[in-house]
Amino acid sequence: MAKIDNILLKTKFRGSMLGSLVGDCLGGPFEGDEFTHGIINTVQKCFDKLDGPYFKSPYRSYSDDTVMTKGTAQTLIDKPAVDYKYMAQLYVQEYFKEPKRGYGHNVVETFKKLKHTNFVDIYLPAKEQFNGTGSFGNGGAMRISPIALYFHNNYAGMVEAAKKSTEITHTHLLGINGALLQCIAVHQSLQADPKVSLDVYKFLADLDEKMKQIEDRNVPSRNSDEDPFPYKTQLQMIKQLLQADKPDDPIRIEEIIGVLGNTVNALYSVPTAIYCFLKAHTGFPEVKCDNIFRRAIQYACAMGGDTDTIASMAGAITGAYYGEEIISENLVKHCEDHKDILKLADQLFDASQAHTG
Ligand code: AR6
Ligand code: MG
Repeated sequence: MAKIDNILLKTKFRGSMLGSLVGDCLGGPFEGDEFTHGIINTVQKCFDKLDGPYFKSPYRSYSDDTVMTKGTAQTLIDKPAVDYKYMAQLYVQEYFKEPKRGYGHNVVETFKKLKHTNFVDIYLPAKEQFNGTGSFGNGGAMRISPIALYFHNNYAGMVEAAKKSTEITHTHLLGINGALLQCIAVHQSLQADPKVSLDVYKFLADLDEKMKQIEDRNVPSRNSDEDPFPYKTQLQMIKQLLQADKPDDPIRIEEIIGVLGNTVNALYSVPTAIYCFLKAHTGFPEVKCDNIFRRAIQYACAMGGDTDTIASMAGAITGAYYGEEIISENLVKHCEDHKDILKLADQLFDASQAHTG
């Protein structure tokens, strides 16, 4: 599409950063919940209350998703040529400042090793995780959106930066490619004209094409008994689930969870976030709300499991598509440091303008 103007681009930066924060904060209370049909009503009532005009509390705090997203953005702002050691230092520094922000169980070992080895090799501790296989958690994907924003007009640069920043903590191919998929989804949203209604199948086909290129390169390093294109397979599943939908469908959230997943595993959470974004456009029978952004994150919460991270990733994609205006102020005011995240989004916008001209 034609180059988008800077006013629109700036609101998309703000929408993506804010969307990520709101998904994290509002998804937090449901994290780890097992899906039951009861949770659908609980989540609906909770969002109705939060979105209502006269309800000022509660204040929802953010988790490691936002801490690390802020770390990614701050690195790009402070170090325009991208200094990965600096990025690693920020991640570690913030972990030790506030270790109880809900970090993954194993990633903290990487942080401790990085600190104790004085960051001499920022990639070694992550490579040693899980007996040398590396982590396939969604921790790389959850913090990647600022890279898509910063490199909005440099796709190759974005892919390289997304990979290098993920490898600070996640070196398993599924962890890296999950982060790449989330990054590409945010990037695609950023390029889109929000006034043109989203063609969900075109969006998916574009993602599929880009993941083909990425997973093609990995084929030689995979075992012959593994699916060589696991993310492409999941994108195909999203397409099938969308095609099978009928407007008056009964509740089928269990089927979606069974196919796409709701766990901390990147392969079973990044495609789920993309599904939440896409399906929000046609509506979920399980979610009663007109706003596309709220629909996407509310559905992610109703699925249970890793709700904060899946809602945060869905929020980053949806916010990048529509800009800040799509996000209800009533929801935003319940979220910790929402004003600071917008300041950071503006600084990231300025940094990207200075870097790319
Ligand atoms: N083999 C077996 N289990 C694994 C492997 C592997 N190679 N990789 C990951 N796991 P971690 P994250 C499992 O610690 O990705 C927080 O809520 C293992 O059970 O690298 O940074 C965040 O908000 C491990 O403990 O963390 C994210 O939502 C878990 O995956 C989420 O956790 C997470 O991997 C993941 O954060
Ligand atoms: Mg999480």
